[in-house]
Amino acid sequence: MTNADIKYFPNWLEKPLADKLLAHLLQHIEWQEATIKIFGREQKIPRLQAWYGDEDASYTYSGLNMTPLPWEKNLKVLKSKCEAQCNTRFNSVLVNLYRDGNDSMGFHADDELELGEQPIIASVSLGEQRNFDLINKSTKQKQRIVLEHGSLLIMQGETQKHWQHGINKSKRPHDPRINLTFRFVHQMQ
Ligand SMILES: O=C(O)CCC(=O)C(=O)O
Repeated sequence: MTNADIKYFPNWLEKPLADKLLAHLLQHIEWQEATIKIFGREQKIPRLQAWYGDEDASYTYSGLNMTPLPWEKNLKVLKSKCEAQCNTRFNSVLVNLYRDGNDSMGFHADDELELGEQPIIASVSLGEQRNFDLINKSTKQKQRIVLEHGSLLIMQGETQKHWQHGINKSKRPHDPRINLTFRFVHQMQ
């Protein structure tokens, strides 16, 4: 049994556009090397990241409080394309840069209250392909999707409630990869 609340679209962006976006975003995103506290010790997260969005779309993620940078024009274009595909509205995007195979994302669910009950998350991948692994929280069933250059993955419905996802480190040499997850963050106060 696989997770029916996930949809994958390879070649969602035509290759010339995906190539151009990758080169542009590598240069123009305000990449930050964030640190989180694990067992009381500050540690750098194993990737670079940035948070862009509407002024009021602040977000707390793994204990990191993120204030959005104003929309960069290419991010806005991608946002509109994701909105049309998903038939929903997004107000923010988390942009991650995996510099090489040593960069990773630990298993987690995007189940913060700010994202609402059944969040729709549109995840665009550019650059080196990486394995996106899912594990069911109760049955421990596993699922793997290879996220290719120019692809779109949509997570919706019960995905965050029942599954965790992550990107493991890889020993193979890897070129950089950018992943963009468009989200709608609700105001909590
Ligand atoms: O890089 C990816 O494909 C996963 C990103 C992710 O898990 C997240 O932004 O929550």
